[in-house]
Amino acid sequence: MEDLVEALFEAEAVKFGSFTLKSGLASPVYFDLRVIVSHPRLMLQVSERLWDVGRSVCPSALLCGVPYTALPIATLMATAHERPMLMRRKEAKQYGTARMLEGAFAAGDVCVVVEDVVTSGSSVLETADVLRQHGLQVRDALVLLDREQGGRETLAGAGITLHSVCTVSRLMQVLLDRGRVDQATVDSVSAFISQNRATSPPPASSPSLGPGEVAQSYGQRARLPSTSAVASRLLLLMEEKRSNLCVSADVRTAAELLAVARAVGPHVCLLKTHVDALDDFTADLPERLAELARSHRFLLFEDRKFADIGHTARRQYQGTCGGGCTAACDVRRLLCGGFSECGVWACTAGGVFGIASWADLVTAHAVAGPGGLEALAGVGVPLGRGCLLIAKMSSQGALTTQGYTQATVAMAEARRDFVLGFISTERVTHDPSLLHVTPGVKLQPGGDDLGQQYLTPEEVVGRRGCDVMVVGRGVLEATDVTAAARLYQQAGWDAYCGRLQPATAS
Ligand code: 5BU
Repeated sequence: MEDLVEALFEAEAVKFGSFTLKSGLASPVYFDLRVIVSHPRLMLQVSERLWDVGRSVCPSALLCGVPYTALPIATLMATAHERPMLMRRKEAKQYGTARMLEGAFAAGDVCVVVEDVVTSGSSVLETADVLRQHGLQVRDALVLLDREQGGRETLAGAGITLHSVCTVSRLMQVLLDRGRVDQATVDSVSAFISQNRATSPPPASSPSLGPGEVAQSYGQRARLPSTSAVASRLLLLMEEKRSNLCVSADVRTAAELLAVARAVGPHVCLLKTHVDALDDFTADLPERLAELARSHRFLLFEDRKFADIGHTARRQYQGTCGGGCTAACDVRRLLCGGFSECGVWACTAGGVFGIASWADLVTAHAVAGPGGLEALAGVGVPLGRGCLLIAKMSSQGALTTQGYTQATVAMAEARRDFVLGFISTERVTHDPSLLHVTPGVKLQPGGDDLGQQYLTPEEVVGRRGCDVMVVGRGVLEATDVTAAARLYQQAGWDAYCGRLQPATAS
């Protein structure tokens, strides 16, 4: 590695002096790895060192170099070791196929990103985003030089482990030991690096966090004229309980669901369910959940992800006839064979789960167009219910691309009486009266073997400015579920306080 550092210095890939960076900052050091294309031996050395670092972490992964500098490096690694690679385009072709990614792959394949220098981590993230949008799993990045300016942490927050051949500190030490630089240069570089640590930028496609949404407390946002009644109820509850935690109670039986609700109740603002995944849903379960919700002060959130045409979605959502019998209810009563008491909780006639009768919040996809949302709103608004539209899913390869997300936001704007916000892994609007609820949260970033991707509470709430974090297995798989919920509650609240202005932080 020492020889490689010296060779980079000799090839002027590392320079000292005064350089104006893209950001406008004056830097005493400059790394320009593009020059190595003129030094074939050096290119080989660089690619072999990267291979040494990477081969044990990702034995059979595809390789993808960040364009342009890392492209030839990844190519050398791929050809020398017979490892297939992918090529990411920086801009889509104007003719033929509009592919952003060239090469053969299947959804679920693992791909490692290769980069020359990492500063904030944003260029690795851009490439990782494209790969993930194509269904690939990205968990590791290989880099020749880590500038130690926050990139490692930012990438970790996005579930990517950075493996570097060398850090700037190590590089400076080698050059000092070999008499290539003096102590004063080493000191000025290390001062520059520590004074200019890049903080994690919001994701490229996310609106930057403005004072509107970040500086206002949940309580202040609850009182905005544009905040819907349901959003306001939730925001006030969050402030009162000091909790932005939603536990996703993904369990098998009704008894387990009630046990989880009891255990985490004091620590959550929302309890999220998938009642259609229970083995033994019964019509009395919603009332028992509602009792716990009342006593512990949380809202019930059925993550139903409605996605059908309006006519079907309405039937899936509405359940109880609430005692007010309608002709439609009579018809349904006939259909379900002698279901005579219409006032019964969650009348089975409108779908066994009777979701609208008990769930304060539901989720819906925008994919079916406004008709689906209209139908749901027609049922939910009179009952004082709210809906979160799914803007950006947490799973790898999700098809919630930028255009789709924007269309989802526009659809939400048109039904503000029903839509209180979004399910999203990042903020999709500046509007502080709309909530951002984020699944895929764990104290340890990473993922599962089916494409779920986890970000930390600090990343989701602190850096990305989301409002509620959804935690399932992070809590449910703990030996002490209550203690785990308490831990996540604290982590989420700390992240929220950290992002507020000092004047409003508590
Ligand atoms: P986990 O155990 O924390 O991975 O559970 C996450 C929950 O959030 C689970 O119930 C999912 O169905 C739900 N979820 C999600 O993970 N990602 C999404 O984009 C959406 C929902 Br929408």
